[in-house]
Amino acid sequence: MSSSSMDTGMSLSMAMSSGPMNNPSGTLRAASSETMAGMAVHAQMGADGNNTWFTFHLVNAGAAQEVGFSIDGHGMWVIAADGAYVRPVRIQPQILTLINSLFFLILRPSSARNTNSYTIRAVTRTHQTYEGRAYLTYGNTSANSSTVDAPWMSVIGSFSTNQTTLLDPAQLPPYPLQDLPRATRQLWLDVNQTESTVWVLHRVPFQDNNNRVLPLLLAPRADPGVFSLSETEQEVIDVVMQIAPDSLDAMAHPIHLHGHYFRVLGSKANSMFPSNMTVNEVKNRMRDSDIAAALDLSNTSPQRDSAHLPENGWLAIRFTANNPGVWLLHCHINSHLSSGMAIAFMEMRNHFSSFDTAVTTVPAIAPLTPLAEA
Ligand SMILES: [Cu+2]
Repeated sequence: MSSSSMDTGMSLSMAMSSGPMNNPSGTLRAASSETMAGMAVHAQMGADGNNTWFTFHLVNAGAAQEVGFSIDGHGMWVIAADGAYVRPVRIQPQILTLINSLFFLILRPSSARNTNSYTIRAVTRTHQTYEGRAYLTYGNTSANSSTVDAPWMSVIGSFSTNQTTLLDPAQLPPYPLQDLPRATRQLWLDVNQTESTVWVLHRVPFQDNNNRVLPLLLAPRADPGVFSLSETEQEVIDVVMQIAPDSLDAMAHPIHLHGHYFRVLGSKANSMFPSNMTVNEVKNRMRDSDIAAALDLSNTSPQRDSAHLPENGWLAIRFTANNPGVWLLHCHINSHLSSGMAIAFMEMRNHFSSFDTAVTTVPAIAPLTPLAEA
């Protein structure tokens, strides 16, 4: 495994700060930042004494990999996901799903001396195996190997103790708990790979990924990939995304929505969501089904801006369409997005009609003069 392949295969950003635990109403801040891209970094904690808490902000910036993450000899208390507070949960080690960001706390072990160093491990869990390492020390010691023999995770991501707890992103309810609004409308999206290089979220490739059309904000248009929401009142939208049975590939996708936090109602791999039923109908009329069991329609359903559509399965989300503008819902794998795996929500248009007028006053931009041949 060369370091260059590791650089392209995995990129994990980490920011750290120390000090007393913040009040949950405070802001999450990071004091310094390092990127683990196959090379060792040295995280040096300056605080002395025991009972010192440190905050880490961990971002999986990888293209198509789930990442396992652990710090030898330390438990981790996850306190926020995608920038929103969650009910704190202690885990060790953790799996970081694609594109999610997590804040977590660690407590300096009471046995830690300034000569101790602890290995920070990151390992990919899907496709190819890449590994990154860094070292955590307390005080002024520099170290390039772990002096504490308490590994939680091996190079291939398997667990070396039976005290491990996997992080299940579906089990991170909002903190404080939040009422789930009732849905007023449901969209059904057939997620499909229609050609070897064409991925779609809804029948046809989204068109704003090229320069052939004006931006929707300036030039609203009717299009199968454009949905008008909350034209006259505030709507609460359920979106059910299903890997289509005729898709050339049934792989999983990381789905991201701009402009909102949404509630993750549920997801299930290798499963077909009934296309003629609403989420609430499935929950109420199919009580004993595994599909209903995978739905959380309570105040504990997670609040995120990204969620995992599992392979050959479905993902259901709910959001309140109360943010005027044009917002993309898309797969976060770049090659899928660029081939059209997106839709757009034109939301509360009555609040931005002035943009329509602006279109007529924006001067046409002359095409660039072709560069002269040298
Ligand atoms: Cu995708």
